[in-house]
Amino acid sequence: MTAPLTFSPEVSDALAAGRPVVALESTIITHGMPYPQNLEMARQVEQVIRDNGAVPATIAVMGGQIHVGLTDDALEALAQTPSDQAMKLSRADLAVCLANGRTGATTVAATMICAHLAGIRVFATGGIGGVHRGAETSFDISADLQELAQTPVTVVAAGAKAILDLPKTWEVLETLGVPVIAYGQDELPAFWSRSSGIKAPLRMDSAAEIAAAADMRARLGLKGGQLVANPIPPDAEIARDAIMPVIEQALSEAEAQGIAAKEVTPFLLQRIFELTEGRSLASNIALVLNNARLAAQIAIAMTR
Ligand code: PSU
Repeated sequence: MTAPLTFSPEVSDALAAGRPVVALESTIITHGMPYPQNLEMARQVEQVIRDNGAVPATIAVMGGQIHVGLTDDALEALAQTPSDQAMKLSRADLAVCLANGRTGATTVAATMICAHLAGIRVFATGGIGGVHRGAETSFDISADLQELAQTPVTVVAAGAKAILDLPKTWEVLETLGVPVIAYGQDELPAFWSRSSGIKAPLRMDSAAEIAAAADMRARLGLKGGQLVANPIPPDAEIARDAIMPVIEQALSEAEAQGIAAKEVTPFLLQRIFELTEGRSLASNIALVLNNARLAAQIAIAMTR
């Protein structure tokens, strides 16, 4: 019995030839951004990976199969799927979605699982999920963190999304033994902002170092992946002082409306988009493209 994987011809050729491949998730398309910007982002991010010498593999679940590499038609259909009609898949519901033949978009956790099954070692996204504010009473902690602790994929993100409790998120990752590597600076980035005020536990300045660290983890037999926290480009960032009050407002509205569980992150991203008149989305797209570029470089370094 093997996993139900369907590869696009481009991805299967690249993997067979040992060429660099970068996995991409699909929850960011269905639940993270509005249409049509989500589709434009999904196409652009694939193009950036190709321009940087690697092959993109966007991952989603359709018709009982994990699709690794989507056609442009499939990408468009997914981008137009209302968020309540695509399951937001994590480790807990991936198998159920496949067994029931439903459509599902993969979060960071589910994309890591699928990438690993497909033999892909690096994955680019926007920001990982983490410890939600108020987790001490709600227990709302993203399954992305546990996944990083057990599945050997290097995830390139702009940190954890700043809607979260960032200090608690980094504490949990440390407890779980996940290497958190800031790229090119001493401080951890905070998604829309380059600065978080939190010193990074590890820092690296080249794709080659990141690839070598992944290889060494494998040689040591350590389970789990690595998180590369890549700061948003300076010209696209929203300074911490500007974004924080907006996040606070969106959070109090979510609380007042009783938004919970999987709905929290999509609700907050949408409200912050409205409150910043689209600026948060432009930044989000810029940081994803920046992460795709670095992920392509890491994928290339991993094939050397
Ligand atoms: N990056 C983005 N936007 C997103 C996500 C990542 O720029 O919407 C998605 C990822 O799929 C991640 C999910 O796994 O948000 C986290 O959701 P939650 O907080 O419910 O675990």
